[in-house]
Amino acid sequence: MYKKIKLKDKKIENAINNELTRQKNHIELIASENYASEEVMKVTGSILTNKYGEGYPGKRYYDGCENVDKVENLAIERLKKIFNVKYANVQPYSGSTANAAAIAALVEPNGKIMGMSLSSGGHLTHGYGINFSGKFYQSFSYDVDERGLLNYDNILKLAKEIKPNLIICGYSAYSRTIDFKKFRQIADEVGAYLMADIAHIAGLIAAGVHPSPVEYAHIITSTTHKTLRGARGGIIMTNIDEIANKVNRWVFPGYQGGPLFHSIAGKAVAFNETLQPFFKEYGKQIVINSKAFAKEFQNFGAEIVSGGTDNHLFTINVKKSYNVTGKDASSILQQINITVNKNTIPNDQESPFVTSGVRLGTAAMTSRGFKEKEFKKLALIIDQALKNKDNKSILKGLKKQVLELTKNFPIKKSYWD
Ligand code: DSN
Repeated sequence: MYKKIKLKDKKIENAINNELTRQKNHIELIASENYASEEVMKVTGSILTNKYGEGYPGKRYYDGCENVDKVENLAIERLKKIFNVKYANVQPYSGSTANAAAIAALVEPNGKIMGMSLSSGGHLTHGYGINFSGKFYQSFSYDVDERGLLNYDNILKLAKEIKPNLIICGYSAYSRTIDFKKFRQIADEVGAYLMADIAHIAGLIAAGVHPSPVEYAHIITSTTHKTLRGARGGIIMTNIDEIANKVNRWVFPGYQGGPLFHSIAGKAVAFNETLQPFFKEYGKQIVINSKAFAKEFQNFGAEIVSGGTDNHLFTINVKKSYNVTGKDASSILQQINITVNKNTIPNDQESPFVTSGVRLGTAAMTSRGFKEKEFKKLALIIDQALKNKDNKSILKGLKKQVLELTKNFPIKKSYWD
């Protein structure tokens, strides 16, 4: 809930209440974060946390599952309706376990997978060396081209050399539209499966402001708490019967034990919100805001990776634009109550812990009611902070402006009104 809590455990009470203050008084620009509604949080903190129920609705290894079966079935039906798919699994604990189960359903251990590199905007679970995906599979990566864009000819060329069993598309820091049809053509040409990880853009697809991979991908995975604005967790979808069975078996008993019913209920309530007309408006506004935000930085002379954005996020090359590393830029902005994350840029010379970029996303502040006007104002605040990083009095003035914005745009408890 977006109000202070009281607990016997004072240490946890303090940490949560301080986090509430932080969330209220900071402008949240981490592209993977959002504000779940109070109803989503209410069910996530409910008695459903007490129940075990390995298996699937109607076929459990425990008794007393008649109510949680209803919850899980509702989550499944709502998710199928949002994305127009035949099969959905709502049990993955996170996007990472969803990806683990999805990859296992399509590729034998030590098979070949091909995803985008981390520095180009990919995800750990798409084949990064120290992740399960880089350890249990032979992993190969493609990059964006010198313009910062997906280059389908280059990807096809690499796929022909590697002959992967699986190609993964869908990213953590790619600001342009993904052509899923082209990816499927590439996959078909080399005899690979196609997996679309839509964790970042799921809400935009649901709102109809990004094309859907449903017609093209053999498997779709996602998280539920980014642009989808729900309870934290993962999901897997497919239209193919044989793959659906494998997915179910790889989620349970393959990678997971008992489903987290409180979390599944949170997903179900959020999916119902996604199905309401207001969600379409929300998705549209996220993208309008993102484009206006990025353009304003460009007006100030900053360099955006790929030259702009079509979705909810973009990465600024802060090293080139402001002569600071991503790590330093992020900590300067933290001083004035703006939260971003440092992010590698294509061919980054800095380590992933330092980086040359910061990634900015508009989903969370759009939930708080920001429109283009506020995002343009925010771009000016960030630009001024990075240009005057050592001037304490300027930073103090900028922080005052941030606090004014957070006060005027409080976190909403519900999105129904
Ligand atoms: N950690 C998420 C992100 O920030 O994009 C991806 O899992």
